[in-house]
Amino acid sequence: MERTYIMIKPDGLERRLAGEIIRRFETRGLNLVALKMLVPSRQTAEAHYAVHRDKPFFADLVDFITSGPVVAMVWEGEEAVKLTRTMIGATRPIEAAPGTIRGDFTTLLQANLVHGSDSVENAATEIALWFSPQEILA
Ligand code: IDP
Ligand code: MG
Repeated sequence: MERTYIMIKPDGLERRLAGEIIRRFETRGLNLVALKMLVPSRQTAEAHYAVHRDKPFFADLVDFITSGPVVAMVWEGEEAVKLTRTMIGATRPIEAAPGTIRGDFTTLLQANLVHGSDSVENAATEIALWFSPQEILA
């Protein structure tokens, strides 16, 4: 059993796609073990995207992710990290396959609706950044 950190970004809420996104993970068979809605602080957003600190799009990305409420979640299941990445789709819009969340609902690179951890190790770091242990119900 693996856990992964999934976040519906501000564009996902603005576009009223939160239910659709959650439904996809639920019906696929993953277990939701933590969920909350919040407007991320700059500090949390910068820590979350620390790996991109030196990229030209970093400041824009932090502005975007702190621009409104997000839905922060922890999902659990067999190979949950890989499975949810597959369901979310590729970062580059033209590579996001139809049937994936990004491939079905966006053509944008930054406003791509949802974040998913890209490794088991990063998932643990991200879960610890966004949630206290008591907030995880499993
Ligand atoms: P991921 O979300 O598919 O893991 P990452 O490469 O980790 O993609 O990038 C994090 C987020 O930063 C992306 O989801 C997207 O919102 C944004 N992003 C990535 N590359 C660019 C870029 O070249 N320009 C603007 N935003 C970008
Ligand atoms: Mg990433």
